[in-house]
Amino acid sequence: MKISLVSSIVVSAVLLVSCGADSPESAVTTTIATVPPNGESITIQVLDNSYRPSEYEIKAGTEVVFENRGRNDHNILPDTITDDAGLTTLLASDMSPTAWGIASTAFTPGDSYKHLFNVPGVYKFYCSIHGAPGAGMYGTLTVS
Ligand SMILES: [Cu+2]
Repeated sequence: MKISLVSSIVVSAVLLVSCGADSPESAVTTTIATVPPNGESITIQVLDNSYRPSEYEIKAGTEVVFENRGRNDHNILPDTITDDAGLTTLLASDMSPTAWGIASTAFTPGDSYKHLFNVPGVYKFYCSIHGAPGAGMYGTLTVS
């Protein structure tokens, strides 16, 4: 239920951009109901080769910090993205708060990446170097 809601929001945002609307970013902002930051922050360790914890339930408005504590490069891709290039394209075209993730080139050992999850939904993610959606190195954030 929540997955389809988030997906439809992203799709409409992409359509607005591709239609050449005058101000796609403001259109996206008014489309998605966001929650203000709640001051909470959690950390997910990125190890070789897993996310710890791999499942986390948080309240909307929580900041999530991913820390690469491993010895290898990793990435964090939404399940809808197939590789680093796809993520880079997504982030360049979609400024909505549900567009998130980090490419491996920017997430080497010692790096951290943070994102404010301010739209409720289920966010499934994985590392394309060491996994696939739902297999190997993957995780799920449930934002309510
Ligand atoms: Cu990895």
